[in-house]
Amino acid sequence: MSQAVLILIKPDGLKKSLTGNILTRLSETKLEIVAAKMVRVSAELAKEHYKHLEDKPFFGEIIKYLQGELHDRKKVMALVYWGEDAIKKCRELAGATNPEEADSTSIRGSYGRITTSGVYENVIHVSSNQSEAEREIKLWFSPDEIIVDLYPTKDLACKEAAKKVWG
Ligand code: IDP
Ligand code: MG
Repeated sequence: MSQAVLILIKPDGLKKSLTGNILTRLSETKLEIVAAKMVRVSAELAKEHYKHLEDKPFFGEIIKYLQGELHDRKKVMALVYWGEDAIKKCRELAGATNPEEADSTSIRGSYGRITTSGVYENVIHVSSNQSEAEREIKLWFSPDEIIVDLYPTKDLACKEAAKKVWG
């Protein structure tokens, strides 16, 4: 079944110059990239993204981590991959959440680490199931940033709003 999955290259992946390696590894899946952008992550976005973990003792640290505060890299690269079994294929390539338990040839096994304060710095996020993928993709992207129609949209009539255009 064709499906979409949200991938984030987290701030440690960017700081370690792993973008090329990670995209090369992901290209093994033969999935299609249907959206990609760099994002400066607000606290609100990070908290909404990880809301299923808000009761965990490490919640505060992973919010800082996703915002780039642990790596002096205040950005992530967000991508949507689309194709047959996209979630399973990407999660297999990513490896287990704990980089020390991840297969050593997986992305997290190759490049992840556990910090002295106990955060799993695992360089990449991959949606865990189809409903999470839909929730996350809608959180990170607007419909016109994705080159295929993934989910139903609606037209909103709005008066001309102030917006930045090229000078
Ligand atoms: P996933 O990224 O493999 O889907 P989640 O349980 O959704 O795993 O956790 C989100 C992120 O929070 C992980 O990628 C990792 O960076 C961090 N994390 C998860 N569990 C722990 C933990 O037990 N200790 C420290 N960090 C964790
Ligand atoms: Mg998860």
